[in-house]
Amino acid sequence: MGNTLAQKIFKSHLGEGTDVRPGAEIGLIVDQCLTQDSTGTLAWLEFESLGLDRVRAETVVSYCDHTSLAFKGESADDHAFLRSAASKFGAIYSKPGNGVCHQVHYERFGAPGATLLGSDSHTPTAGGLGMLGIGVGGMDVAVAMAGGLFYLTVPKCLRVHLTGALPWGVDAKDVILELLRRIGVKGGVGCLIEYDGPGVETLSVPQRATITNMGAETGATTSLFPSDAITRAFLEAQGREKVWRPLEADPDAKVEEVIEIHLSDLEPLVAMPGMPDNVHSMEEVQGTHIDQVYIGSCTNGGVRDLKIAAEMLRGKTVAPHIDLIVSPGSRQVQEILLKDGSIEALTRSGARVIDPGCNACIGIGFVPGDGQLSLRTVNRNWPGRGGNKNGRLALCSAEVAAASALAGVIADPRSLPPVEIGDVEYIVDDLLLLPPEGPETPIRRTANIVPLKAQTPLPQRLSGEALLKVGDGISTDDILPAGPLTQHLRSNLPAIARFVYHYEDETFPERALQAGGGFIVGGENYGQGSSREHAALAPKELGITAVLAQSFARIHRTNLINCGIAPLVCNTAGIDQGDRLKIELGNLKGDVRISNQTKGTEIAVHPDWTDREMNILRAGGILAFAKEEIQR
Ligand code: MIC
Ligand code: SF4
Repeated sequence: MGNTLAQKIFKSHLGEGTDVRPGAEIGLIVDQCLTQDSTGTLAWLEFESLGLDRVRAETVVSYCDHTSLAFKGESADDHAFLRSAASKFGAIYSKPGNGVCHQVHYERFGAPGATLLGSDSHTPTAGGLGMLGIGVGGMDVAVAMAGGLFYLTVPKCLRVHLTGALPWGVDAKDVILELLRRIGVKGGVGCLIEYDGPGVETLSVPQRATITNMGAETGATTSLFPSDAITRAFLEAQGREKVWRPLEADPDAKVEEVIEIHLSDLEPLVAMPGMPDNVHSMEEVQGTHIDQVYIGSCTNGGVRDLKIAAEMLRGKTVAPHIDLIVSPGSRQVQEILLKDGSIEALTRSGARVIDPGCNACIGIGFVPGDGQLSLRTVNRNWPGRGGNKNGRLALCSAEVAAASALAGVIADPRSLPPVEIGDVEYIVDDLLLLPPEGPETPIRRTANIVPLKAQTPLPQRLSGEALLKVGDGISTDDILPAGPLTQHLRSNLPAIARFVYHYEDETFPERALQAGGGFIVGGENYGQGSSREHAALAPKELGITAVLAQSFARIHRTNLINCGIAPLVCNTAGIDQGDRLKIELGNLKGDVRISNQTKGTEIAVHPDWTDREMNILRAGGILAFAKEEIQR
């Protein structure tokens, strides 16, 4: 039996385990790690707590992209801390303004066949190059930076077979929106997605990266494209042809599911506000009034996206009521667009071209007003995601964004004449990538960078109130909103904890603190979305010891375990907010008993924790566990 793309990479990176069939647990050797400034401060504090003098992973890059504009002094403090930590511990520091981590990483560091662990959920973007990228919480990255293995249960393989070629006005974004339309935001849970078929060679690496990036929105662990002649040409253009190697799945590899997408049949799609899978055809949404258009992010901030938008807007002007913002994904993209006149075309059309970075994608600037609809090329559109609970976000390709900016309403790019962007001349300039200076570098800390508390073992018996009951599909943005409220507090857990469930129930943090902790009760796919471990650590700070849900999203489930909160999958229908619960953890060896003292009922739970996860929970979290291992 042959191997899938992922199985080939797994096999060449096995630190523990031998079986790479779905369901097996393996320990993977991690070649590269990335952190960013929102999750990185904790990740680096966590690394520091492990007591090593330098990183052991081959390549580690610390990016500043989410708060690159340093809209508050605390973010500038975070950057100074991150720069000094990278320098001391042997990592490369990507300065603010150099671009979004995922874009810069595949341009300057990614390698086909290698493994990448990143403290950001869109780390699978690297799959566009044939690199296995997995998004995780900061603690898993800290352990991998320390040379530890990354443990995962081998996901099932969902193969997407691509045929045909994209017609004018339809882009890679529409491929992933089409997949989301078909399988939804839970459709990829427990899977990794591999692309194959003759359609693959019609897509450039940046287009493939758009697709692998937003595969995260299906809940998939990662997405992978083969590494072929197109990958090679891209790496050559980046001056990095040496890292190229071919990678393709064996023809007889076993996959669990196959989905066929005929690229020529696709049409421009839009995910309307709410969830990334609220996907609609042009026919359904064209003519909808919009207030703002944002082109950029790690999904569609690449050269092709911005150049195509520039060509569509060249010599025209955006509708008078539209605020059009363009943010290149990286400084490389910015320099190419500066050189070839695209930025001039964009600016003359009325666009505001801003610094490379995450910016509006995470609600830093350009926050839509109450009821306003912002059409964006980003990947997430939950309520509140743009920085205002009442602002509305819709997701689309750069082509749809540009056509709509001109029309002032959602518009079909196919109604405009096709534009050509020609060959791209890549500019390599690593000026904003700083190499480490060495162990003598002093770490820069300020009061907002709050030291971590030591992890202590989880008690055997937990008791308290179900402090909050929430519905299905709760995202980490619901648990701990990103954006202007909190972005500067990412290194200060006591302060950021005050914003837990801010939009859902503002009284929650105070109630939890007053009660001395308790439990959260959720529905399906609890914790979907980002890798933000703050969504676990901040509730922990408030005394939460267990979360009960119908099902959990992968990264959040692991983050809960890593910080010593027990995630319990159970039927939560019989538990109401306010019920008093007693949870017997049974020495974290297997069965767990939940007594609802208010209702007089009992629920027996057989947790889905692996032996290793039980050991982590028993130690009180992965840092305590890893420290014991390192000392041993
Ligand atoms: C996101 O897109 O949600 C973020 C912001 O990049 C997060 C990371 C974070 O919360 O800092 C992610 O995707 O993991
Ligand atoms: Fe940044 Fe947005 Fe990408 Fe997250 S999804 S890394 S906030 S650009």
